[in-house]
Amino acid sequence: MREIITIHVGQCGNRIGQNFWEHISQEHNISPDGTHQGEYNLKLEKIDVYFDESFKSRHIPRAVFVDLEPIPIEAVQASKLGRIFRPENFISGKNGASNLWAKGYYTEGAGVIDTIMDSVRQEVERADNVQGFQISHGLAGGTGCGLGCLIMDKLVDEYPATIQQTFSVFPSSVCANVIEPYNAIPFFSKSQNGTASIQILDNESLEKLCLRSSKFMTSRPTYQDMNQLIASAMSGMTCSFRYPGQLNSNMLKYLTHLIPFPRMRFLMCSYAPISGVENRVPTVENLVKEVFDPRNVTCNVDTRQGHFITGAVSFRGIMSSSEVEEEMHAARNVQSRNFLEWIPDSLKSSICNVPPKGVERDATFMINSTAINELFKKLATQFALMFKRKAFLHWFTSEGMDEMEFTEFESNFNDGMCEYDTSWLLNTPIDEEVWEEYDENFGNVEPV
Ligand SMILES: Nc1nc2c(ncn2[C@@H]2O[C@H](COP(=O)(O)OP(=O)(O)O)[C@@H](O)[C@H]2O)c(=O)[nH]1
Ligand SMILES: [Mg+2]
Repeated sequence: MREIITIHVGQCGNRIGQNFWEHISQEHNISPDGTHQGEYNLKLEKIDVYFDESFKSRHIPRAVFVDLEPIPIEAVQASKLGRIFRPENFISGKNGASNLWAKGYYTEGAGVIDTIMDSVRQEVERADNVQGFQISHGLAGGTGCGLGCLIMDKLVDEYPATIQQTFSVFPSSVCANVIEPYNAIPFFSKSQNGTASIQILDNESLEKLCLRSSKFMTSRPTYQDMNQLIASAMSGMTCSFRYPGQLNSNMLKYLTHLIPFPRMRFLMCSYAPISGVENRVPTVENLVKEVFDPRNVTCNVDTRQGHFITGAVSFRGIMSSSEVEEEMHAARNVQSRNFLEWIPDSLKSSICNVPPKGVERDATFMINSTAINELFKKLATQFALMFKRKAFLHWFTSEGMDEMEFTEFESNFNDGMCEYDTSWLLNTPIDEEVWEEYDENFGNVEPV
């Protein structure tokens, strides 16, 4: 079995992790004490991917929760699923990161990284052949991003043959904390060496989605509402790894379709059903319409203004495959202008008959689109405005960071944006000059 280990970092990462595990445990009929309820069925066939079954037929999540302060970790331990996890896989520091990337990556992070890697190593040893790691965190946080980057570095060093995927919450354009752009920008450089895919989630659009959803019935969505939505989408994204007979049955297959170039590894997703889900089964037609609706995308961008590079829709529940094919074909035709001509099979779909939690059918669309640049540009502007004046920089240099480090982070981030520039992507047939330019800039990056 090719196992996946999840690592949840910082407050945001831990809460997302808690919701994800509650979601998939219920889906696989695993109760909070780790026992399986019900008959042996499809739900158990690939259970080993995410759960370890080596202890008295209890299913223990292959999950590690870390933070630099105790409160978020204690909250997961006290939650209804808290007892299912290995107690030694909860690791916390005492002092926090004070919202500073530098503390998470350098000073405070250095104090806990060995303990974290010991737990990870033990998880790897419990597994037969780990395929990869999934990390959830907030990019704006000192812990989620700073310590998250440090963990990612260590994983690349120790497990170069595995795949790293992150679920990364993007800083909103109205920053809760003024230095959020400084915390987020380093991630883009640090993740260049080994992170195969980065699933971007954006609180601003998640909030709007919750407002439109009849499920939450709220005028002020909370993090908990947003985390439920994230958990539904993560469940859709991971279902092909968790159930047998799926198209993208492991992380590598999933990524070989979605990531055409190593640095074009930023994915968005959209989820359906969002509206009008009470008391009725959503039709395939509606699911397809909704996932292609830019308002359902969990990033605050307009996908119609960009080009789809690749995409994969994961449908859940009982439905006819010919109907899915027809509707997908129709959707692609309607939006053909938004697809690149030179990747003919860029849109894939799969159906998992096991329904998701709470609804009879749903669909999750994983999207690699140039529209992501809208989000990157906003962050680049926020960062540059402060960095030009060296504002707030002393908080980072006093932790031992050099100003030059940020100059390098900024330039790497800007290079990444060029990657999603449509002009060279639309150039068909592509001429030698464009390739030469591409090689000069990005050719030295090893494929995943
Ligand atoms: N979706 C979501 N976002 C969160 C949650 N908690 C914090 N955030 C966001 O995550 C970012 C980092 O905050 P936090 O996780 O508290 O920082 P850290 O503990 O230092 O990593 C901020 O932009 C918050 O708005 C959560 O439970 N759900
Ligand atoms: Mg924190």
